[in-house]
Amino acid sequence: MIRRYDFGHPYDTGAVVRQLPVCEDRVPHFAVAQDGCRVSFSAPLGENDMIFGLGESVRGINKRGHLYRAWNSDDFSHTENKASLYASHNLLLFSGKTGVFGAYFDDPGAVTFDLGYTRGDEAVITSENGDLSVYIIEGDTLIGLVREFRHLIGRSYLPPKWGLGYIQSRWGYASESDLRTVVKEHRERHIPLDTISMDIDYMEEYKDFTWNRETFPDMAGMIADLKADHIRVMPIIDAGVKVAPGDPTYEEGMANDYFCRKENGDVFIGAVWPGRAVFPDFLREDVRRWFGDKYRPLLETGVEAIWNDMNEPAIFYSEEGLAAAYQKADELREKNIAIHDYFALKDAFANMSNSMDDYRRFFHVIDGKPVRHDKVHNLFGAMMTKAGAQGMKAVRPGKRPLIFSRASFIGAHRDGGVWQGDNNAWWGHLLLNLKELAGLNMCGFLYTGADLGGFGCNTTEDLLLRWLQLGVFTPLMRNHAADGTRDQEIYRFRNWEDMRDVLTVRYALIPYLYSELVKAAEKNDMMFRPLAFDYPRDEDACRTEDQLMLGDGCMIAPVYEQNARGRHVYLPEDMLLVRFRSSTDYDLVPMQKGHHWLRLQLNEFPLFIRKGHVIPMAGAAEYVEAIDASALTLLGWLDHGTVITLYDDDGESDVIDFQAGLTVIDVQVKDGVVAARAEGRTVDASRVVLD
Ligand code: MIG
Repeated sequence: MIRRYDFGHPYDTGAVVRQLPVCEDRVPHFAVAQDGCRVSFSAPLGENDMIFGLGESVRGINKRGHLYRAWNSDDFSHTENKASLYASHNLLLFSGKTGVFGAYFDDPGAVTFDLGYTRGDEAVITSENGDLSVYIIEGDTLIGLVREFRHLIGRSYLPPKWGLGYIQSRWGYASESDLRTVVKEHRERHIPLDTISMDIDYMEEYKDFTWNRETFPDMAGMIADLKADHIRVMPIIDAGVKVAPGDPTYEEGMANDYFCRKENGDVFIGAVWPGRAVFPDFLREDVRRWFGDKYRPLLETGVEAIWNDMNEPAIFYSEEGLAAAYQKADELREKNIAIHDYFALKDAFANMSNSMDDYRRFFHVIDGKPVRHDKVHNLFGAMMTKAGAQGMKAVRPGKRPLIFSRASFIGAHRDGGVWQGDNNAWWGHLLLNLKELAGLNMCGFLYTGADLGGFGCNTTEDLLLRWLQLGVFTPLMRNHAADGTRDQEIYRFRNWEDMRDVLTVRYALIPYLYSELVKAAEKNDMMFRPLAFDYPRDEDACRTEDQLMLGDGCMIAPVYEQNARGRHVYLPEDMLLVRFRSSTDYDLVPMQKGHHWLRLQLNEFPLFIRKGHVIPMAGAAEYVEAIDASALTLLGWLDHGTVITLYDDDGESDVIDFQAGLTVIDVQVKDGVVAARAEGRTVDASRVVLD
């Protein structure tokens, strides 16, 4: 059951799709305190209570013990001291002795979550503006709370099936020949690949919806050629529009008053990659429709996938911010500066990016009235994604668009996916990738993944290999790296064959992964769950921070440490270890419930299948459309028969006919022999282990 409580004048954020009546009684579970316009909600925490949620955020799966802040931030250093990343997913799930409950804070402004940080025995959630709806979710189990919540916020976005293919990306691919070379190097070595991205370098002077006609003389021809090779091209679109007289996007936006303005009526200008830029007021429906339509020419050249970036929005500096910094410098130039002046001088320049001063400088128009940006900051990226998704659907009606974004708010989970932003080539970020999967799934973001190998810093061949071994399971599987870092395509490395072998497992598992993804969306479920959700009475499972349940039948446990040749793993029940080297080379090891040290050579990675379950694998393929799901090999450990259902469809229709897409695979055990059958498919049960 969900109850809604309103404070101040809540904005319609679009997060919630089912309108609930506003309750007038006291908010359960929390003590509410008002301080000026701020509203705080505090709840006592028992010694062993756990808190889950917050979607894309730093630190643990269990969020207790730190301070988090809902404030979409372009911060390329995801360290433990940070309170914010690119997204605001204000869902908390409390689990303690007396049961579980959830709370969703539907507030587009800044919200802090002090979860046993200031005081170890108290959680305090503070809305800085005090204009919000709070939804209290009651239920018996954590997964039950998630399902209730997801019902409230509506069905998750689903990508086309080929969106589960491997994506190669890099900030720095600057020409047609760069793209063709990368594709060729993959195809020649039979490294599977479905999509290649174009980062900002394809644009003409970083102007949205343009491309450089010298380096990409025949965009449509190039895309058609690559498509013939079963490769899709995925350009980036940035939120900031270059101030460029003569450029249609700029001119149309100016003529129609689509860009955010300052209090004095001037259009707000901030600097991003294109230099001086203006920011579409994505919170307006008409602006979204216009911006979405701007995608059309790119889509008409054959583009089928888009990623939206810089939509927190990131602002490197504004003219006002720059002027203030110069002024500080001028003031200090005249005097013999003291040491604290030096720091003030340095900070005046260093703190210019993404500054609160800038976020207070411009306005949106909501219901005809100006609303200062900082009050609704966290909606900006979500509304840009909505614009893009609408634009893509208009060009290919009835088809699912492939779109993902950096910034997001709950609600955007219906329009597109998210990637986890600018991580680094750090082992710790491999583990963070796993932890964020759990939170993101709770909040409905199912099509997600991190930059494999790490975005910033130079990766290493062992880190990329281990990271691919996690990426095998994430719906969005993309290798991406920052400009200036070491080349990070698989074929650049000495151990590229091991990496390719990892990808063979991905492609063999796509029928299973796609099925689990669609099921999770259809049933408001999570594809990845903390172990605490499945084994709430098992203390060791509840405290596990480096393994996740996958789908109905599996558990993942990646190696995330340098030079490790194995890892500790906790099995909350008997499971079959599949130790993969490739899709055809793996060991099957039945393992008992309990703690284990698992040996894993650099080229080996585990998938655990719960006893009593089976999962299907297809044969090899170098792109998604080549996967033959009519012949499946089953893996599992059984002592009696079981039935599994596999979802499949044409991979692109917008309407999911869930029942029609299900295939029943009937696995029977008789006299020590396993036999399996499924209508319309050949199923090989010879790899199913019997007790
Ligand atoms: O300020 O477009 O997160 O994926 O490569 C950096 C260049 C801007 C940030 C994105 C990253 C992308 C990069 N962008």
